[in-house]
Amino acid sequence: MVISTLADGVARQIEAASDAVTGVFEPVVRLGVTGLARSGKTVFITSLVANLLDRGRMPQLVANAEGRIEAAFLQPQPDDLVPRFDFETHLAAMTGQSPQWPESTRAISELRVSLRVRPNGLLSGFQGARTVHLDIVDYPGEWLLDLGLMDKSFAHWSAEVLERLQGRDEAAEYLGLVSAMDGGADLDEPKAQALAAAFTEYLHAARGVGYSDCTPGRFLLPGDLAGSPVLTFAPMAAVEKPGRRSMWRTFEKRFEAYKAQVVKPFFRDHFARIDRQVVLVDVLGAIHAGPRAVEDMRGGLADTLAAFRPGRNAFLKRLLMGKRVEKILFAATKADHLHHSQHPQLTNIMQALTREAADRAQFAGASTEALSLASLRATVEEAVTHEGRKLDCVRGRLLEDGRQAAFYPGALPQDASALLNPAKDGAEKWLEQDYQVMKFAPAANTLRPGDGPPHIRMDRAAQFLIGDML
Ligand SMILES: Nc1nc2c(ncn2[C@@H]2O[C@H](COP(=O)(O)OP(=O)(O)O)[C@@H](O)[C@H]2O)c(=O)[nH]1
Ligand SMILES: [Mg+2]
Repeated sequence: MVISTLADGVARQIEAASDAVTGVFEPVVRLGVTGLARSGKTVFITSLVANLLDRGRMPQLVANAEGRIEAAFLQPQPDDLVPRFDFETHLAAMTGQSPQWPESTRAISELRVSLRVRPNGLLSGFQGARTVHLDIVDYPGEWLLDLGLMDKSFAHWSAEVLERLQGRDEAAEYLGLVSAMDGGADLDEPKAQALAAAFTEYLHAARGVGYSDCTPGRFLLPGDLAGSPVLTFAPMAAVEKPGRRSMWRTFEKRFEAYKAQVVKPFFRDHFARIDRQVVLVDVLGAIHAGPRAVEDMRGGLADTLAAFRPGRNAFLKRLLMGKRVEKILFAATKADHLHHSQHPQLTNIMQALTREAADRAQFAGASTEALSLASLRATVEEAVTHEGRKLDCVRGRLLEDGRQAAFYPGALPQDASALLNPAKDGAEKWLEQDYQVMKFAPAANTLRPGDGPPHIRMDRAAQFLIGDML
């Protein structure tokens, strides 16, 4: 069944599949999984799917606890033009006797898991099992940041970016280069490429030191657009009456092409169809990197989440036409770096980080939750006595040299503002405490039949995201 309306040149569909044999209505839930690079999307999706297929470790998924899930299976996804999420390869990498973290991916991908579920309660005696399709869409959080470009002209965007770059060491070279260029002169393609390359280099450096305002997103993750004209522009100060063939005009045209042919299709074809969303954040990694990284993460998260309050963006408002994401889960990933006694503190920080955005999303009709989870648990807990004090540690195999080590990351404060306020106030380092993060390799494990990979709270995450559909 497809109901579509045409407006603004965009087909909107209420998505549902129907069983080929019986024609029975089968609901489809599109679950978006996003987060900045290295936040843990690939590992999350791989573990979620594996744990839905083999549900021995999913007690908090209510339909599973009630024994109502008869079967779960992978199916061809409905979108022919989107790469399939390479579940089997990632799972093979993460499990077995010498497991590794999966290779990082840099673009959108998709996978369909279908669940056959018996109804609960009163209807259970009358109805047979139904099928619910879960379409999981993995996309880079960096792409959401581009939303901010849609309502801006090239002149406006350039002015904003150039101002922001003043005083950033990482930008010195680009600023030097661009100020020596005459935007009013005819376009010289090698010069344009040199500028775009220098700007891209700046973006990488800025991201490297923790700035999260790094757009255009595809400059960082170009995929097959690398080197194409839509990515060969850069911010440039306005010039008086630029000629048609001037560098400035050409950049302006390319900026508009980037909006129309790169950003808009992503929001229209992918983002606008999402029903439920997971936003993954490597909170511990940022805390380890220090107050500046935490503050940048907060800002970046707020920018990312602007996409979930469409009221503020005219472009998105037109595109969504009132459709909205129903549920948003904010998850602090890699919680297996902490003993469970510290998980509430981590969740508090995640909650505080997203509070502003979450409140507004709630206002727009979505329900939200913050959670700490580990998609793939790489550690075990251990109490170690150190200088007469008992420390709640985690033990695992270190990624760098394969050694087993017990490790204490530092005590997170009960009150999240004890971290977030100094970060906001521009502190250089944490005063109370040092925070460490070790990189652990996935633990070797032989999965028992019926069990998915070991995790922390993936079942809670699944219950929040799709429990009501089962
Ligand atoms: N200990 C631990 N590390 C994780 C977990 N999830 C992700 N990681 C680490 O984070 C890295 C990035 O994860 P990945 O899923 O590739 O991130 P993506 O770029 O968002 O897809 C991995 O290579 C692991 O080192 C987890 O649950 N536990
Ligand atoms: Mg990935």
